[in-house]
Amino acid sequence: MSETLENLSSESRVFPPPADLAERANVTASDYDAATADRLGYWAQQAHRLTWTKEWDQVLDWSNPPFAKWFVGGALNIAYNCVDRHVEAGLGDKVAIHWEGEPGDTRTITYADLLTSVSQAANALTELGIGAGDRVAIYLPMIPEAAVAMLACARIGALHSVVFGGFSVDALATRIQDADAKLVITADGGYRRGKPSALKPMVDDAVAQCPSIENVLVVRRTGQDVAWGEKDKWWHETVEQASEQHKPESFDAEHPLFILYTSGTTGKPKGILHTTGGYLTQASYTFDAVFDHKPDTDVFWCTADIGWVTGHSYIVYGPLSNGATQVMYEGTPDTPHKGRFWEIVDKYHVSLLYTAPTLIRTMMKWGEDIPAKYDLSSLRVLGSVGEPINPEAWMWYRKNVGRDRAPIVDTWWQTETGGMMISPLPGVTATKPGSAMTPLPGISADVVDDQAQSVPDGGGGFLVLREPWPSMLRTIWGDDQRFIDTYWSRFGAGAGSGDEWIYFAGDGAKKDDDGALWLLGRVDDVMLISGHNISTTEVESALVSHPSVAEAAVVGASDPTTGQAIVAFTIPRGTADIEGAAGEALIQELRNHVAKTLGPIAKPRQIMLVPELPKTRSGKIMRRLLRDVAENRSLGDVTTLQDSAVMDLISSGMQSGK
Ligand code: 6R9
Repeated sequence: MSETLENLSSESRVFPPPADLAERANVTASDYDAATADRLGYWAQQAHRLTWTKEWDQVLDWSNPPFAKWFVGGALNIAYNCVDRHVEAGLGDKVAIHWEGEPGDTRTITYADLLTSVSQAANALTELGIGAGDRVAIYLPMIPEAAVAMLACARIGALHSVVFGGFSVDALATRIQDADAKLVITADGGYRRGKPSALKPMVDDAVAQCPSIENVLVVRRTGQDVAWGEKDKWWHETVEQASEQHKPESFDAEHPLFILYTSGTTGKPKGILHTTGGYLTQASYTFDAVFDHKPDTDVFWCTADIGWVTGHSYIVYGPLSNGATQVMYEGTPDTPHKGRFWEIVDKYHVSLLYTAPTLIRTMMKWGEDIPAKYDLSSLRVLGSVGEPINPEAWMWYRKNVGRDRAPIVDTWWQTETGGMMISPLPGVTATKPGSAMTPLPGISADVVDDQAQSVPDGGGGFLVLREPWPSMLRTIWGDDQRFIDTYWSRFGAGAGSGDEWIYFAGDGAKKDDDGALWLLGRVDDVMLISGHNISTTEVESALVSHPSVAEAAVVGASDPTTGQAIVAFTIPRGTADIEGAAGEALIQELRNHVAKTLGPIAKPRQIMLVPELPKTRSGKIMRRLLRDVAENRSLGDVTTLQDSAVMDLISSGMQSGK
């Protein structure tokens, strides 16, 4: 990219933090000052929220960049920090997980129950020959055993590699092979959209291609028939029969904790490696700070799947290390009805909710009368993660879910960053709809131009991180060179200029006139229109601000005159008339609406009205596939699509206009 991003949209609405929340906030404005004055001292203070068996000698060793070591010489056990210490503190009867199965079955798991299960699982894994440093693949639905399995691995120093339960046999097999895993933990199946959906047959096919696998541990969830082989063991016949006593051993702060694969747009998936002390410090601190978690009264719910980094950091490690009570839900938001999420909030008095923009836009499409039917007065902080949240979706979330009261925290981070990096603090920050606002205390994010120069307020460019942070990835599993090439070679020392090592996040961003940060999507998706760099996010937000549009995805398609031209895929709201001439008229109106909102340069060449958009399991729009459609190419890799039928729907149900 030769130029930086054009700064098109502007937003003037501002929402100050609620006074009562600000008065009692866990983290206040002085934390920013403290972290600026002494960044490493600030992180050391946060690390003291954990129980260490041995204190560190050095907070950060950055003598061999970009390979960081945090809390050097320190030792701790992650599972002890997430479970045992709460029981020892007298909180054994506190609910850790209110689990809600999709068919409506429920389980209530206290911290004492969790300690029993994790200890049994740790003993069972040890008996199956798993030791510190071994890799364990976890391929489970959203059932409590997923959290138990992760904690049991952490307890014995084995690395978990959670593979999302919706991924294909191939995706599972390549991840098992890359990590050389010895054990897979899976289930007969899980419930999705009202039906049992099998998992075990996929594991059987994958294991046939993976000689490293010695055992397969199977949880019985749906009771469906499963083929049974020599390596297979039932969870209830091994784990649930194992001893309930297990003494946690401590591990070095830099002992590896987990691998989580990110797909990326090209090449084989990258196994992102996280380690123990720094990761838990940041997961724990950000949960407390960004949700303003009050352990005695709050009920937290993160709607992510455990196979996504959000599930790792904000279902397992963040909430449990803080002794939180949380909800875990197995299924989809519209089973058996479109009010299921709000029914769950109402039932468990959820006070802190963490979800994704894709879900908010889906709820917008379904209509505000659905959340209106439920008592959502327990909600006091609303989180968003995964994609830029369009200002219209933000306002809808605030009004219909937060009832114009609960602050929204839009949290930017990545699998690679391990924990939240840029976010408002609910008791401190006056928020703007659609902005992630400012780096958290102790984090140094910036927006730079091609030459790694910080852009002034009002400018756009590349999002970078200038200083190492505790939960940063340590490498790509088995590929240090790819780690350097992917994240550290675009700017700074890794690119051969200066001494500063600069992490390139791969996202475009801008600073508004007040210095607040706006995330603009992946730079691979940025469009180059007649020499101007335009972000997909801004054009999508302009489309979503039209009352007839529920969702939009925008791509740049090659164009003989302008280099690239904007092509938009738009889902109309249920109420919009899109048949024949009315559809044509709407398309013209939308093109003009974008031109009016952002300027003539951003006017789409073409708008297609479509019934669905292709998304990953974590709700990110796969623009790469839409680019294939826009440029009449055959589709690339679709293995990480949430619903593979969607691309057929788009091609057949497409109404296009120029
Ligand atoms: C946590 C997670 C990371 C990418 C990231 C960015 C996008 C995440 C965002 C956001 C704008 C936010 N992203 N949160 N963009 N605003 N609040 O999503 O991790 O799956 O690795 O994705 O997601 O593009 O680079 P991961």
